[in-house]
Parts: sequence; C-alpha cells; structure tokens
Amino acid sequence: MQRVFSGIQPSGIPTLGNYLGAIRNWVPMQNGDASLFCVVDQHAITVWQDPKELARQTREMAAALIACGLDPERCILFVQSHVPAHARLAWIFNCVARIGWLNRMTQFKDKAGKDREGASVGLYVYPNLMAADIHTYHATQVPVGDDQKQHLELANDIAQKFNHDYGVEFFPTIEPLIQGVAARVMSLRDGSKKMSKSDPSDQSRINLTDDADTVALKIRRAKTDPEPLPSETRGLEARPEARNLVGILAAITDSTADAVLSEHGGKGFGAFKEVLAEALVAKLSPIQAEMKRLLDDPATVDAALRRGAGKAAGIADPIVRRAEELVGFLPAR
Ligand code: AQP
Repeated sequence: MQRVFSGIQPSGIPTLGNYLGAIRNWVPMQNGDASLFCVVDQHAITVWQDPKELARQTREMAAALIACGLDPERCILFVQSHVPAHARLAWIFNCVARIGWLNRMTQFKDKAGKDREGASVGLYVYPNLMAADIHTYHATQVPVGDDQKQHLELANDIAQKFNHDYGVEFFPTIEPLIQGVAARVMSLRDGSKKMSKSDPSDQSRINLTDDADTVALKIRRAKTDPEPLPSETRGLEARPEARNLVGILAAITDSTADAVLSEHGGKGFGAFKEVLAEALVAKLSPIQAEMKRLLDDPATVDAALRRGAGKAAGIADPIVRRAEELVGFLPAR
C-alpha cells in the first residue's frame, strides 16, 4: 500500500506559495488512513515562536487546511507534537545522518543567514526530523514544493544508511511528488527569493487570509519590469518577476503559462495585474469564509486534531518500536 505524508509549519499564516506548491495538491490525495497531513509545530520552533502565537497559529493552520479541502474524515489530519513517535525516530536519525550531509542543506544556509553560530541546533537537524516524520509511517509518497526536494533526498539517504547499518530492508524509498506550474512561487518583492510566510515583509506574499483590497494592493505593488508581457514563455527568461506572476495566474486558473501568455501577451502589467488580483480574490474568498466558520468553533477543530493524532499514533508506534528494537533498545514494557 502506498502511504502519503506531508507537513506544514504553523510559523505564520499560510501563503499562496504554500497553497499552490503543496496544500491544494494534497486534496485529491486523500485516501483514508493511507494519507497523513500534519501541522509540524516541532519544526516551527527551530526558529523563535511566541508561545501564545504558536498555539493560535497551529489551530489556524489546521482550519486553513480543512478550508482548502482536507477532510478529517477522509484523511488523517493531526499536529506533530501530539504523536511522540516523530521525536523518538528523529533522535535515531540524528545518530544515522552525517554532519557532512547536513552541511549541504541549502535551507539551513538560507535561514541561518550570516549568523550560523547563533542558529538553533534544531534548525540544523530539521531535515532529520522531517525524514522521521515521513519514515515514522513508512510513507512513500511525499507531495511538497520544489524547495523541499533536497530534504527528501536526504531522507532517502538516511533510510538507506539505516537499512545498511542494521542489515534490514525496513525503511522504504520515498518518492517526492513536486507538481504543477507553481511548484515554487516567488516573493512579490524579489523574483529570486521564494514566497515565505516568515518573510519580514508582508508585501512579499499573499496570505490566504488577505482580503480583496489587500490582495489588489499587494499585486499592484508587486515588482515587475517596464516591458509588456511576451506572447511566449521563451520571453520570460531572465524576467523572474514576470514569470512568477504568469505562473501564479496559470496555477490559480488551472491553466498553463503558454495559455496565459497567448491571452495576455502584449499587455502592460497594469491591466494584467488587475486580472490576476481578481482571479486570486475569487479563489481565496470561499477559503476565507470557511476558515472563519471553523475558527468560530475551535473546540470542533481541536477534537478533529485529537482524533487524527490517535489514528496517526496507531500507525506510527509499532513502526518506531520496531526501529528501536533494530537499534537495540530494550523494550520499556
Ligand atoms: N514559495 C513556495 N512555493 C511553492 N511551495 C512552497 N512551499 C513553501 N513555500 C513555497 C511548500 O509548502 C509546504 C509547507 O512548507 P513549510 O511550512 O513546511 O515550510 P517552508 O517550505 O519553509 O515554507 P515557508 O512558507 O517558507 O515557511 P517558513 O517561512 O516558516 O520557513 C512545503 O511542501 C513547501 O515545499
């Protein structure tokens, strides 16, 4: 049986990048207990999170996922810290992964920036916890945005080394599922940086909760160049901001960059941005209404997450216990 796993950090309001690169691809993958989607709060604290905000954002993220189409009755939706198996396996993986492997991870370099010595150890070993999230369920299909590809390759290296060291075929190979024209949505202020929920500039991203006026303003202010849109995708080379906006419209309207350009090629950005803002508002409004309805009843969201954690632990515990046995840990009971 193929099992799907993916996660998202409650490190802010989910962005259009999270939605197009990940969340909306999860919806058609729901397949009962063979599909697990996780709000990864343990990953979020690898950089500082205000405790009250983290709790609020964790519930808000769960509500956003449900509002985007994840149904807790059709998949397992839960919070990472509610299932201790993730952290147990992560510790084993900390001892399997090599420092040289982690030194190559570009996300650590991006997030730690110049202050590498001041970054948390958690941020450094983040990919080991991510590998554990997936292997805790023997998941093989992992739908993520393009930015996570390197971490999934590392998760496969860790699994292979574990299997080799302990002489078993225990952890399967993971297949990254990186989908669509918007696998990497870029910042609205800088076409060379990905859109991120923790970017200090709110103007760099569309939050799923932005109202119509905010969306229109952010798109109007989005960085572009003075040339009109080209009629073919070839003309987007070396124009990262234009390419990003075209990619977003294509993704949000279930179209392609070619089709968008054959309709809008030759137009200036003023007119194009109006079309884009309108399409975004049409997509986001129903999601926002549903999120509001869910957050007006937090007890129901929390109860769904608790049920999800119970089901997730039912799958995870025997797998992680077996990994612990293979390592040589004495049973606790
Ligand atoms: N800009 C993006 N374009 C496409 N996909 C993206 N994802 C994130 N940003 C983009 C995908 O969203 C999923 C959840 O990501 P995450 O929250 O676990 O961590 P992240 O990749 O670090 O996302 P952010 O928004 O940049 O969060 P912060 O700011 O907290 O670091 C993943 O599948 C990711 O690929």
